[in-house]
Amino acid sequence: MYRSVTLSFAVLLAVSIVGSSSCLWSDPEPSPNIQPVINDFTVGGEVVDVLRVREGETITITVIAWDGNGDQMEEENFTWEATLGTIVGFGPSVRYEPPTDVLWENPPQAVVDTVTVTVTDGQPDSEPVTRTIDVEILPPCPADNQEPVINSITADPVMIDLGDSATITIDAVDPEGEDLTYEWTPPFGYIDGMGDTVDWVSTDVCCTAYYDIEVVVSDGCKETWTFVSVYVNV
Ligand SMILES: [Ca+2]
Ligand SMILES: [Ca+2]
Repeated sequence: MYRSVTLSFAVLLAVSIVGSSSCLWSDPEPSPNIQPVINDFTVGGEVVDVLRVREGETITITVIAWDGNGDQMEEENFTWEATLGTIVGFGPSVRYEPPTDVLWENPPQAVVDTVTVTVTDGQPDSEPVTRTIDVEILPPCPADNQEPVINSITADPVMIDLGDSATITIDAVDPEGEDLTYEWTPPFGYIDGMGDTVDWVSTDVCCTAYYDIEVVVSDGCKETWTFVSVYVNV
């Protein structure tokens, strides 16, 4: 009994070795090519769905693409096109220059360009994959545009314990009435929220002191900045 079981194991082992080696050496079907996949467009490392570029400025667009077979994708595997503007450069990252011949109305009309990227993996049976992204073209900044005016900035409360947060509110207007954007920079911790009212959360300050929270206010052409101080008890 013991002997026959050992023999069966030996036969089984031999069959499986022969089976796997015949599979290795006589497989008539090479694995099929897999097309590249385009995931996203990014600008400055951030994923973007739509781009905004002001006439006279340029922007670097990167396409995030990969290949399921791990085929190397070289510069020549990427082809870029813009309907209105100009693409400068080659490969996965290129520079986009908006058109300079737009006849701007007052107020400015909407001008949207389309940028298309085509990606191949260089394989003979490969179908290229394409993806487009819209680019909103903004008119050039008027020479007489004035920067935003900051009326006030306040923190509430002005004194907090470590781990607590303070609400920061800024009151700013633009002389031309343009929409304003606010870019907040905390000294430590993080900013919760966006716009003209945010919370500064003091997660990890080192010591009891005043800390300045900065904000840059922009009308899209010109910017100004200010800060407010919050006292943190550690
Ligand atoms: Ca491939
Ligand atoms: Ca302005």
